[in-house]
Amino acid sequence: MGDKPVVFATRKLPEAVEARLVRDYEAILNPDDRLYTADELVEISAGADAILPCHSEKLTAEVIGRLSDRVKAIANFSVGYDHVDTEAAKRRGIIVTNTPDVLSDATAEIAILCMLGAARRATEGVALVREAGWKDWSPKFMVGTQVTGKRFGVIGMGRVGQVTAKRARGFDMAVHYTKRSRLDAGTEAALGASYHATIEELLPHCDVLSLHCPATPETTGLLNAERIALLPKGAIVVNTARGAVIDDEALIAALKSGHVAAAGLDVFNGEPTDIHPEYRKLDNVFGLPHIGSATLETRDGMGFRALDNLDAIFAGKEPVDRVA
Ligand code: 8YV
Repeated sequence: MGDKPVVFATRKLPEAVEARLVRDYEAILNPDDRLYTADELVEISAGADAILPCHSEKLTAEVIGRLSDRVKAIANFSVGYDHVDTEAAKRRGIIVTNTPDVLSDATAEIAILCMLGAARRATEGVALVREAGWKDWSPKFMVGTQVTGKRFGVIGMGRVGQVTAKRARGFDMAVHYTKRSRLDAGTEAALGASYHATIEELLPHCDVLSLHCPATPETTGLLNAERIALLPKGAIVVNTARGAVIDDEALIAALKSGHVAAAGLDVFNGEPTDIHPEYRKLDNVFGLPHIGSATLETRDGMGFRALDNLDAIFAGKEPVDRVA
């Protein structure tokens, strides 16, 4: 070992990212891309100055409490960092960073795919073609919801929310949003967006509701039965943020009653193996396996951004994307 800092990458990263990691650091890689247990994460990171984890590694207070004093930084390969207990990291003096911006375009693409897939009944359509169940055509066959010119509502108008809203404008949709701090007038005007001070005030204006807020204790179960009831009948719900922001029982009841016409979901509570079983059965659920950022250029961008943050930390500078 030389005098380069040791970085433990918990998952197999894109080639270009691993090449830079190996060039600039002593790297502990995971060539088989095995999902490590908490004990393994603690054990392997004992020889590391920094961890470069994905959202698949749950760095709870308990795990962080057991990390070696050697670990100085957790440089996430993700924008969301709900998998890291940041308070526990702060107590241990561990710097935490994320990877904003670089995944906004890719995630917005998936949000639009979720909107269209839900609105135009893609789950049923794909099944009909793939399972040779497509026998006939009639004027009422596979009639879905048209989104062009309708209202596109956003909860959490951050980076991804704004890009998604811009894309929705391509369908002549009127953008409505709520956000903890209102956008400046210029950004609001550029998006043609109408601001609503509360979620309750926003919901009646959403023919499509797209969720873009982070998962925090305050947003857990944010889309609950009371709020779903405020959506117009036949609304479409899109979630590319985190499963935790939806109360599954409430959304499933609304999907069954038809109050919510369809949902396009890229993220789920209990993903990947323990998602609510009804989501697998309902025809009006268009589901994807958490692939918002899954393009090569975006995954490269996320890895480079995580490495930029580590470079700053080990040069004694403040990393751009410090979250704790
Ligand atoms: C990733 C994401 O797939 O960045 C996030 O928060 O949810 C996705 O881009 C994942 O988190 C990678 O670790």
